[in-house]
Amino acid sequence: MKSELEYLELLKEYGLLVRAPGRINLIGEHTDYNQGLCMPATIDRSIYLGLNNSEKWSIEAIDTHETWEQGQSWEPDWLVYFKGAIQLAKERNLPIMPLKLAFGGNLPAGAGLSSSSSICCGFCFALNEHFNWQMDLGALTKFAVKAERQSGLEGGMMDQISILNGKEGNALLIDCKDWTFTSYPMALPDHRWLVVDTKIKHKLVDTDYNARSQTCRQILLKLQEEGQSIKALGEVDGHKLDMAKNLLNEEQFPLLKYQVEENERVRKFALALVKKDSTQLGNILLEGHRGLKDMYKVSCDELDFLVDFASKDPRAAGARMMGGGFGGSSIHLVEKNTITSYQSDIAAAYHQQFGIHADFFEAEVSDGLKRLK
Ligand code: GAF
Repeated sequence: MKSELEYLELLKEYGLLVRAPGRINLIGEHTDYNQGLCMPATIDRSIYLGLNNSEKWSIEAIDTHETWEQGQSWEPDWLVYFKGAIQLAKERNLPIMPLKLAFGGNLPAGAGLSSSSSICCGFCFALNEHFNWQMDLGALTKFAVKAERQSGLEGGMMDQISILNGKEGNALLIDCKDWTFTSYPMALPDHRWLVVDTKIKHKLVDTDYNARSQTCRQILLKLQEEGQSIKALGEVDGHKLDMAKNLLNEEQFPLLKYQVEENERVRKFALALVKKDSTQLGNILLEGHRGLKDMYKVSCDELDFLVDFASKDPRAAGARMMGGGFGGSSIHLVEKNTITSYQSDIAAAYHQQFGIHADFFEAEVSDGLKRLK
């Protein structure tokens, strides 16, 4: 894995350079597209992106040695994140000219750490700087969300808000109803946040991610037709949930119940974080995972195995799957003095079960997107 310094060296020919971090999410999963609550934090694992003026568009992925040039018929997977932003800029008549771009980074793709949003946000931010669009961070967040939706993922805004506004050492409690957020220091005296990557890669647009967000839209329509005065599922509370029970089918009701419970978990989690109550934090992580696995059905065997290991191991306060699901990473809250032995034991158990070497790193919570040059 290359360091930031190595990427800066590789990208030294570029006049404008940005660092777009990845994110972890402590709690509040699949809630953003329903205008609910979530609690992500930006990490030091990042995408680095450089650009110079050019006669025609070209983009190089420095880690995979793939280059796309304007007019070329072969299109790499990642091109969609650039094309979305270029198209949107043109639709809005924003100044934009061909560029020579290169990007790469130590943020793994398809690992539930928002690598696609990091590329897309990094590019939108760089365009705003280079062409002096004068968008503030709020407008830029909206632009990046819209640009990334062109990839076909009917995602929310958690990743973009987090990447553009992250703060070292803090998680952001985001209210996705109005895109406002509050910082919560997340360091705990005796615990560390450990990310375990299952190495089961997901490209969310090819999973059931969109199916979940579509079902949520159907639930909303049904509740509105039946007279509930709500604009989004994030507004549903326990009382409204009881009223909804007879209106929804057996696929829909568990999804709504999960949404209501997950929003409540985010509120409790924020309080437990202030109290630095690792036992309660761990229990909330485990509850959240059960919801994602049994009600929302976005987990997989590998993630369940890792979380099950954590739930039985006294060195871990708790764990849960993280991000869109169907593979990717889990987050574990582990006693700092035992983290090395925990990591080697869970690695061995995981390898024995699935024949896969998981990846591990301690989350270093860093600032959000920055221009480096
Ligand atoms: C992905 C999406 F891009 C986010 O908007 C969010 O829905 C997340 O999955 C699940 O919480 O990262």
